[in-house]
This record gives sequence, structure tokens and C-alpha cells, in this order.
Amino acid sequence: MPIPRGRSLLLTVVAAGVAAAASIAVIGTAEAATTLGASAAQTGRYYGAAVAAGRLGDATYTGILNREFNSVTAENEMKWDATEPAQGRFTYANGDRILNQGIAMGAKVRGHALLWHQQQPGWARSMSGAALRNAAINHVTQVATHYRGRIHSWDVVNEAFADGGSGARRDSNLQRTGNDWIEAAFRAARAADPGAKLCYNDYNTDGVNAKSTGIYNMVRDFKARGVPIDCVGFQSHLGTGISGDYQANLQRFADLGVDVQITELDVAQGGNQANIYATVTRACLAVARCTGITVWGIRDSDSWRTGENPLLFDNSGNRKAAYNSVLSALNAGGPTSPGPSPSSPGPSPSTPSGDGCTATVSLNAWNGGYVATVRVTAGATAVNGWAVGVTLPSGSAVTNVWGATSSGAGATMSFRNVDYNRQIAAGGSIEFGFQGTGAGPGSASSCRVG
Ligand code: 9MR
Repeated sequence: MPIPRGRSLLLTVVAAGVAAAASIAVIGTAEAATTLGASAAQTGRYYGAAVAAGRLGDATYTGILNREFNSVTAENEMKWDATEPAQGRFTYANGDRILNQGIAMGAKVRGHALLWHQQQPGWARSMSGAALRNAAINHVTQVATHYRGRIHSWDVVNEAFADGGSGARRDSNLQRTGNDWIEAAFRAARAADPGAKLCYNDYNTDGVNAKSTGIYNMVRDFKARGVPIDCVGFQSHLGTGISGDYQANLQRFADLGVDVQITELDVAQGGNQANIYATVTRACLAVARCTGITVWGIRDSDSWRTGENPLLFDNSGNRKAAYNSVLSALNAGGPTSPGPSPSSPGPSPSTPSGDGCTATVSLNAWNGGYVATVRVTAGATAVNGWAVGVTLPSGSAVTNVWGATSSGAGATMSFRNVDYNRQIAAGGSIEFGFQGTGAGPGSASSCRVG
């Protein structure tokens, strides 16, 4: 991985024994001003791009990506049709290419998108009811588990609200499984990857309007009821103008206690493209909880908006006027964004007392299925191998398990450690989980060491 120029300079300065903090800061600022990622990082933010795995072999494309950006989003490769083309058969090769590109760059990786009414595999499009709900939650669990610990933010649910004046949910096969499908997805994502920020992402939300207000009300309700949501993504596919209350809209969401992110920015070239890009940048910088901006592609020729030239680099990879306006706006600065908030704690571990272990089950249940997260906590002595027994109500069946192996069927299931979570330090805990159909287990469970 190339060392960012700012960092190597800083090391040189320190090695030379120049201890004056002011001069280090000045050098850092001057260096940071030359790329989008480094200038955004000055206020604790990221500047990212949507990346297509198929373009990573293009040296111009990858050169700009490596130089300018400190966050990547998979443009298509982590979507449902890409990651689960046949039910229960998961394919991560292209998603992993983007993840590894991000890791190699030292960049954040945004996950996009776990559930969406579009780009569903054919098998899911023809499903409905409890079967679809179970398949969707299993998808969330499996994909978020595969990428666990490596995703900065997940778009857990994408574009679930209708356009127009209703402020209501969009009709879709997912919506028809019950209005609680969104919260079920967020709970499953939290259980699978407690370290990722969980976002709701949508378009046509670039000001205070009926659609953004519908989403605002959902987020407020989720926060009030403890549904795990950390961020809202504003796609910001913009035309030739921008709403005067763009910033105020970001701020009202931030005031609910979530981060906001600009997730898919592109702006039609026909109007005042450079100014609109600068306005969006300044709006994000002015909102302390606006943690980063992602543009939806690199060069105009990479964009889904064919013919609109909506990005920051032209077809040859040259910086456009819009690029310069973004860079200047980033360098003008703004309040520092808050650092990563700790992920919400799972069920509180029992106080260690005596030897042995305890297990607590927390449940994310819906009509016809559930995801159970089991926290295993060691007592005053470290544990080397454990087994947990769980009693299931009649009619319930476990369909998949992660972080443990299972045995038994029917009423009593036994779960044993796998290699990586065999050992638990004294007082420490680990989690495993399982998904099932029917009603979920109660909280009672047994735990034994060995
Ligand atoms: O940029 C994506 C394009 O390559 C795909 O063909 C398209 C398929 O629906 O999805 C595009 O990305 C969309 C994103 O996933 C969600 N918000 C709207 C984006 C543009 O359509």
C-alpha cells in the first residue's frame, strides 16, 4: 500500500526532530489539500466513490481511485442478485474484489445494499409472504456475516419509500411481507455485524419534502423504539438545481441522533454543476454528523447517467471544474464530524460469578420466523469449549446457524463452539446466532463448559 504523502512527510518532520506542532499542522494541511480524500479527512470525513469491479483493471480508473478517495462503495457487486444468485448459494467474488481494493487503499468500505426492491435475484422476485421474509432476513444475515467487521456502513434497506406526496412506503414484494420488514432487516444486520453503521438509503430526499418527511418519521420511530439505525443516506442524484433547504434537511435528520451521509452524488452537467457540487459539500461540512460524501462513479464515462457527464472527472480522467470546486470547499473546512460511535451494545452480559458459563438469548422475531442471537459469557474462570442448550417451541425449526455447530432437532437444540470462539476469557463473552422458522425460543438456555 503506498504511504499517503502527508504521512511520509510528517514522519520525515518528526524524524528530523522538528517538534513545533504548528509547523507540522501547516505541512499537514497543505499536503491534505491536494486530494478529495485527504481534504475531507481534515474534518474527520471521508470522500468516496462507487466502484465497479469490472473497471479495476483500467489503470486510469484505478489510478484516480487510489489517489483521490478514502472510501469505496460497490456499485452493484454486493446487491442481492450479485451475492445470492440462487437461494442459499452465495457468491462474493466481485464484492470481495471491491472490499480488498478498499482495504489495500486503507479506505472505508460502504456496503450497498442488503435489501432493495430492485436487483433482486429472479428466485426472490417470485416469492412472497413468510417465505420471502425468511429468505430476505437470511440474506441480510449471511451477507452481513460474510463482511462482518470490515464494512464501515451498510445500506441495510434501499429506496423503500414512494415518490410523490404520500410520504408512504413504496409497494413491493418486501413491503407486502409486512410493514415491519425494515426493522427486521436492521435487527438482523446488527446481530450479524455489530460494528457496522446501519443506514437507510434513498433518493429524492434532497430537501424537506413529503418523501424525506416519511423517512424522517420512520427514523424517529426507530430511535424511540430502539430499532438499531445509525445513519441515513441521501443519494443526491441531482439535476440542474438544488433545493434551498438541502442542508436544513440533513440537519433535521442529524438532530434525531443519526449520522447522515451523501451516498450516491452526481449532478447533471447542463446547469451549474460546479456550484451545486460545492453547495452539497458545504452542506455536509456544516452538519457535524454528516460523516462523508460518496460520488456515484469516477469518470463521466463510468456513470449510469449516460450523456449527462455528472461526475468530477471527464472521460479521459482529467479533473473538471466541479472537482476543483469540491476540493476548495473541502479545504475551507467546517466542524469536525463526530468519531465513530460505538455500536449499540448487545444484551448485557451477566455478571461473572463462579465457574462455568451463562447464555442469554435475544430475539428478532416476526410472523413466521426469527433470528436469535446468543451471548455466551464466561464466569470467573476462562472457558475452553462450551455447549449451549436451547428449547424451541413446537413447530419451530432452525434453518441456519453461525458461530456454532448445532445438533438435535425438535424441542431441544444443542450448540457447540467452533474453533475461533472456543476460548472465552474470564468474564468475557462471545456471540453466536441462528435463524429459524415458526416462533422463536424464550430466553431460558443452559450453558456448560467443556
Ligand atoms: O449504478 C448502478 C447501475 O450500474 C445499475 O445498472 C443500476 C441498476 O438498478 O443501479 C445503479 O445504482 C443505483 C443504486 O444502486 C441505488 N440508487 C440508484 C442508483 C442509480 O440507479
